Amino acid sequence: MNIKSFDQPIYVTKPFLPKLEDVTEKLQQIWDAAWLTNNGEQHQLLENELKNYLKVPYLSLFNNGTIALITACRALELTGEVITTPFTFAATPHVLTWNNLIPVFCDINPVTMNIDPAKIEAYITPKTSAILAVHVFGTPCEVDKIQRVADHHGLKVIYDAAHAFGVEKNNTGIGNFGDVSMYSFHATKLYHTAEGGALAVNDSELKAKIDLLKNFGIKNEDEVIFPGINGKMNEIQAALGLVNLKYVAEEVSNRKMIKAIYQQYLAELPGISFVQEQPSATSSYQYCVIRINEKLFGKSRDHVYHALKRYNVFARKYFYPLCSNYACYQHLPSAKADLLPVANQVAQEVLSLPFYGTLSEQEVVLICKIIQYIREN
Ligand code: T4K
Repeated sequence: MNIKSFDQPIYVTKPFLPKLEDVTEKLQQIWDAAWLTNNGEQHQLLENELKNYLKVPYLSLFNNGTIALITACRALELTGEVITTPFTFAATPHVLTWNNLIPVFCDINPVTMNIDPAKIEAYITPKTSAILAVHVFGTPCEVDKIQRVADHHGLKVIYDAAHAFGVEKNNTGIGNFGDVSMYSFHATKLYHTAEGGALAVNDSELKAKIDLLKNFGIKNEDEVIFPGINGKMNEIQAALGLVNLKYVAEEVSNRKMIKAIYQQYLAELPGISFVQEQPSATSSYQYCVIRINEKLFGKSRDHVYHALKRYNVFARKYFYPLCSNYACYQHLPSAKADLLPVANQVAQEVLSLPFYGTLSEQEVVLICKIIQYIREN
């Protein structure tokens, strides 16, 4: 049997695009106000709307998630070493390096693929100042266990919640846990502002400090009190964010249907598993990730990844390579593969399938059939 390939490339994601007229209407308001950035009206509106949507006490918008996370490390005045996960996007360890902090890689839980709290303590030294954990693919970390370790050793906790927009754990917005949480609103995210991000915090003083740090540390026209950075979200980003927020529920419900089709066709195949949802948490529907067990499936993840390309399907190996295997981090003592057996295994198995609201049912079914065909041939 021959299987049809796609005429056009199918990428891992396609940015959500609202109706153009909704955006131009907002742009008109910006033009009328002649105010393009620096805490303008759209910025203020979006910060407030998102704070409510994400159910967090304080929120500060940023021009992207990476600068937000760099600023979070600064705001918490971290020093020395920070324990983190190797199974994440490059930005996570890089923000530590940009703060002259040393990332210390700790292995992950084989099911959630998040940092394993039971393994953190062994890495704590007098130089450790914080834990930087990631809610990978939107699955919440074991926040209670992480907080217990942190409290016991006087460490700060930062969550990289780049994938966890709208996730709630026990009916609490995921951004309420730890000292600071970072959200990314990059174009490839379920909810986006083209580029953008935010920090969620629990106390007003920290929010005020973050707001100063993202605006060069300028307190007023006469005083600059911190060596800050330019992390400000502009009015055009904020306007797009206000429009996109209206469509989040629709995008989530489209993605739910798409995920259900993937599961219907693929879950029964030997050697394929989906990331398990947690009963106490909602899903972000940010990614649709499968794991391929080569022995059971009969083909490796890399084989499937390359074979899919021949059909014009561009899945992604998020997150391979592990950050601990990057040229810039592999010299670190914590980066040795034998200390990170689970992460090294998981990084060989994961595959992010095309996942976005405008993917049609026929397209999803064809992707599934191609995967079945690859398995059998
Ligand atoms: N922490 C974590 C855990 C993260 O995952 C990320 C970002 C961050 C921190 C940092 O947050 P930001 O500073 O980005 O706000 C993409 C995204 O650029 C990145 O935001 C995201 N994580 C990461 C997981 O994915 P790449 O290098 O894979 O992007 P790229 O350009 O290969 O795009 C992926 C696919 O999306 C392309 O094959 C085609 C499609 N695409 C992409 C763009 C930008 C489009 O169709 N249209 C577009 O405009 O990093």
